[in-house]
Amino acid sequence: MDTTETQPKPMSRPISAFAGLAAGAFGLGVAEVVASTSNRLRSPIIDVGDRVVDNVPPVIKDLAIALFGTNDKLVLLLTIGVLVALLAATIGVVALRRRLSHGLIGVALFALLGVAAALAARTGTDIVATVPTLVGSTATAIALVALDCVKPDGRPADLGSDAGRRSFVLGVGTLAAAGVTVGLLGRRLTERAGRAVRDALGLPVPASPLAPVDGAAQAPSAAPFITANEDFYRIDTALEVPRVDLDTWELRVSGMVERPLRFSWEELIERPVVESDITLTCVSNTLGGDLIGTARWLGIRLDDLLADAGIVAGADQIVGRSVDGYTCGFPVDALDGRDALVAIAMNGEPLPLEHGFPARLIVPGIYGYASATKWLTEIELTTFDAFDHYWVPRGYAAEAPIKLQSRIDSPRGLDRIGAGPTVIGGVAWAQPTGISGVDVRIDDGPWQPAELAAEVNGSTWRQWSLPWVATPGRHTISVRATDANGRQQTDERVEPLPDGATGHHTIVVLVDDE
Ligand SMILES: Nc1nc2c(c(=O)[nH]1)N[C@H]1C(S)=C(S)[C@@H](COP(=O)(O)O)O[C@H]1N2
Ligand SMILES: [Mo]
Repeated sequence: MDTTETQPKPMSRPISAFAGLAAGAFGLGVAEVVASTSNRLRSPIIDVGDRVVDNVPPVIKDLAIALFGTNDKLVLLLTIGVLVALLAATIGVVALRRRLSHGLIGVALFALLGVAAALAARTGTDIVATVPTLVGSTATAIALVALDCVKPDGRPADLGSDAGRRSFVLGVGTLAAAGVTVGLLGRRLTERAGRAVRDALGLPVPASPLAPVDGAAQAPSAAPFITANEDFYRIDTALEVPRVDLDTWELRVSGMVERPLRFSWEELIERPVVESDITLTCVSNTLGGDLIGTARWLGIRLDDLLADAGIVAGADQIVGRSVDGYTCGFPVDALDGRDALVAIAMNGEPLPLEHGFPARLIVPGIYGYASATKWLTEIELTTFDAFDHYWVPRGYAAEAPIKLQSRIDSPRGLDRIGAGPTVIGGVAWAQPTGISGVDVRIDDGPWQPAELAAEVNGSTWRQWSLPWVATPGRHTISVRATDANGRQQTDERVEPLPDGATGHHTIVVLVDDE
């Protein structure tokens, strides 16, 4: 007897996979919308991604930065997206071709992962944080059950006409489109909520504003002295920029202090503010890299603030804690008069959301990971023995002074340039000491002193240039700097991990005949 006439014919594999994708997209879309309603909530994808970021070995992180630069986050999110899509498709096949209940168990396991990721947030366990995942996975489950009810099962009534199958595919397509639309809408809502407040914010005025940066500080063939906010490198562990509600935000000064302090935004900006030009550098910057930038920061002096709190004897570490749970830590000794700030503005604007709105730390001379907490909410006085900041258990040094370094900005490595007169230029930095000399070497020639542009202060990069008559052929150019204490930059090459790269930035240029 021919059984195909009486037994239900299973749905085709591609259609059930598509149905699984649609149900997954719908659930994730719903989760995005739920997440957009409060800054205590995050999208499940972001939650899972954040846990990956927290647990990835530092070598992999440096590799990701080296391979993808600042797109490393996008790559991670896309990878998670592809994995989720594969799983959703598999769940669709299982649910619609085999057993619905097995598919639903798949959804539940998935939800469990999201719940675990939400509960393991750096900011601590918050049951409410599981709501987007729970609502989203329920939506996916309902969608799967509905699809199972209406799926064309190949009974004789359906045979011969493809209409049933076609309308099913149409329904699935609609569901997928709804999921994607709703998800994008949720994202938009989430991002909009933060920008509006930041863009409308007024800034306090410093008692003694700085004059514009002297044009003599700019060397020819070097990067712009002040890095525009849009061009300033961004490095952080936040897959999604934390959203801070200014009305409820506060800055606490806690730990080993005589008088713990607490400021609302309004209270904080009533304090005197100062302006300072400071070059910020990332420990992950490789030789010649661009994880460095200079900005004019406006902020409250950290030494003043901590003098009000009164540091208890024995405290040797200042920890900056972010609203997203990230921490950095640097020595109390760094407060030696340098312009360490609780910064609230960057190049004349409120801090961009990506750069730490509404407040961050900026400490000249200490790599960003150990000093420059963005989305700052707490400054805790403690000891290096008692507390490891975020990157310490991940292999980076607890104490991280910025190393003396220099970079060639022009020409670029492997540039082809014409023979004849040109100018080699770049930057050198030794925050907060300052630079006293830069030398350039071409091929096997002698080290030649470069011309230094004017110094703005010891905590900014110093620009340099050297005229050169380029002769046809292949040339190697190296740079080295000397700091204001007469210390010369080492040529020993070391990798960024665990406390910053050293070595001479060296490039090769190809000079054509005219
Ligand atoms: N909250 C938070 N602050 C952070 C980080 C982070 O991951 N989270 N990264 C630090 C690192 S490693 C650097 S180099 C600087 C970079 O600051 P920028 O993105 O404004 O250039 O921010 C620091 N502050
Ligand atoms: Mo960094």
